Amino acid sequence: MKRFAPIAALLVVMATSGVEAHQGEMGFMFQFPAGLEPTLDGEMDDWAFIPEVYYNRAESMFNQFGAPLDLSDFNSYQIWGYSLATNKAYLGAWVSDDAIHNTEKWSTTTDWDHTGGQFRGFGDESEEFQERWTGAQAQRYDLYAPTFASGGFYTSHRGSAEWAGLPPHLEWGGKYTKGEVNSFEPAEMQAEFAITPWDDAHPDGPEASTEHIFAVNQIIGLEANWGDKDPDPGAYDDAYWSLFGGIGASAQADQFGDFLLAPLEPGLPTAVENSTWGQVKASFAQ
Ligand SMILES: [Ca+2]
Ligand SMILES: [Ca+2]
Ligand SMILES: [Ca+2]
Ligand SMILES: [Ca+2]
Repeated sequence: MKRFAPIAALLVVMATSGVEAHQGEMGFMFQFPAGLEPTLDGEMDDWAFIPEVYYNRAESMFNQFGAPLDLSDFNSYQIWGYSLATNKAYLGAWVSDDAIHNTEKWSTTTDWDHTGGQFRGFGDESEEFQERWTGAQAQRYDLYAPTFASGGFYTSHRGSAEWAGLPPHLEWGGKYTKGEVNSFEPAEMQAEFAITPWDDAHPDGPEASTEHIFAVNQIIGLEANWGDKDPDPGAYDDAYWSLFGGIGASAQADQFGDFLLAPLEPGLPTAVENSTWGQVKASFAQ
């Protein structure tokens, strides 16, 4: 079979995908004012002033398998945000689960330049192609933190550019507020993540890569999923809760949903200098 050169093949993938292929209703990424980006310490007080419209709650998630919605079985919220000052994406999340263990996590997939198209699962391509392009034009992250995964990490990028899943390009803070990791007992946890966005995450490292630059009113592609694998830690055949219901989103960016990068909310401070969170919150309370 005649093979395309890698870049030509990728361009074909991009050209045959479209914005209209994305899933579900548009969500909104909150814009953190410069200086008010969250501190990744596992405390969620620096998310508390974000309006409800930015909360993505378990009630609106989609399960492609059998389990019906039961908030005593799995409950969560996610808030996605960004900052023009830091050019980072931020995810704040809370999870309540009646049986927690260390194969359960957020799987999130990102297509910041909204090309759609395949980005993993290139099994029919050459090893060279797979090494260059797996996870390059869109990314799949596994976010276990604050759980230490059975695989031996808190966060990872499931692509050739493994460095993209590690500090300083993916950082987190989090904690269990109830229960214990891998107990198979009820637990609650909260976590916050900062992610550097990439249009091309190159296996050779950040210097060989293309960082995505956020701008107000951009539309980006995103999916986030939680496999609540209570009955069988080895299988997803009970519940795989998805933000947009994008079946196949682990390899196809057309299956992501759309998020709008929102303008600054009115009433928030636009610049904070030499200020602690206590002082900022006190100013809101007046
Ligand atoms: Ca915090
Ligand atoms: Ca559960
Ligand atoms: Ca892309
Ligand atoms: Ca569970």
